[in-house]
Amino acid sequence: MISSNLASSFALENSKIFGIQKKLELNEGYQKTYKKMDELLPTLPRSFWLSNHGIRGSMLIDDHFNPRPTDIIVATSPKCGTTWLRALVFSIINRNSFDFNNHPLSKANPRDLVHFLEAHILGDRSTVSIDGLLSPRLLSTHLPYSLFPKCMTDDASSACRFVYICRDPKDVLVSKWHFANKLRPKELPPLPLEEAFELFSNGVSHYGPFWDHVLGYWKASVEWPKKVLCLKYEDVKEPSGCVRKVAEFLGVPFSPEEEKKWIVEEIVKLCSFESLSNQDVNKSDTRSRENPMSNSDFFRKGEVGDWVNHLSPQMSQILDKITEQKFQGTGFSFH
Ligand code: PAP
Repeated sequence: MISSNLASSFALENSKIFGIQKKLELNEGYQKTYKKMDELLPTLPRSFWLSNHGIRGSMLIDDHFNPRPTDIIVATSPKCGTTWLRALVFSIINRNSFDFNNHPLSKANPRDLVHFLEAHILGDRSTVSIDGLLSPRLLSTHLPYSLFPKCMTDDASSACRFVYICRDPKDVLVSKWHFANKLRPKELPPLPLEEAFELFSNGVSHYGPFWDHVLGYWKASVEWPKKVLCLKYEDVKEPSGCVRKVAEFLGVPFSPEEEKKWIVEEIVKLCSFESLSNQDVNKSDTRSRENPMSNSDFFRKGEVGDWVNHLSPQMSQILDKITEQKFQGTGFSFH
């Protein structure tokens, strides 16, 4: 499945997001990858709904990204808590570098502090800036686990670790639908919820099917618990447990001294919806032709269970049924 098949309004969202590319000279290695992309794109296996940009980003990672054992990759299916998790992991691993009263998260959106791996390599048409980052590198991705090169995924001792977050698909759909309508060109009518539901429940969503995305990371986390950590957005209600779990997974657990100084609670407060959404940098509406998303677009309600205000009982039953069937026997559930 590639985006040319994605005759939906979700495709518009993506073309808006990734529409801008710098025109740069390509070296020989990159020219080869681009040629390979042009040949491969029409023949790719139909397992995930990726845009051309997603596929190109994934191929560039395959050919040019040099993973390091210390790399930390925040992985999400869109609208599952990317902003929250980026902020949490950034503040956990940098907790000794910044004062909580004068923190980078009060001046920059989490997406400006954590490089979006595939978009960055594609936008730069080079890994130079990613290669130049100091270790441990904190990167972010929407790509499914199975689309990373085997050297990054197959073995617990191999390069990099993934911290994944997923969310009840009913809330994901509602969040995606609001986001798609925000970014939709004014000349088009709003995307009806029924249409968004139909597409999503049939697996047609960015980086979807949603359920397969979750399963890829979940199964890897069961097989290689030291390599992949799976979290749920619903943990937003119990964030301190989540913060401790991430720190332990990353090999930087909180010391008794840090616990006494309430560092976990500082991080929870700093990364909360209330705190981040009220920072000036995240309040302004800065959408433009060149930058089609503003920071404020990533903050709506930040609640668990907002789907009850939007989905019909029938829609919610259908999504629950799909979820039950997809996750049966896997040990995973959203409850
Ligand atoms: P992305 O995958 O496109 O980058 P992502 O950050 O996952 O987006 O999704 C935004 C959702 O996370 C929004 O959910 P909602 O539409 O249901 O409200 C947004 O409100 C929520 N969100 C953003 N920041 C936080 C936060 N700090 N804590 C909890 N939820 C948050």
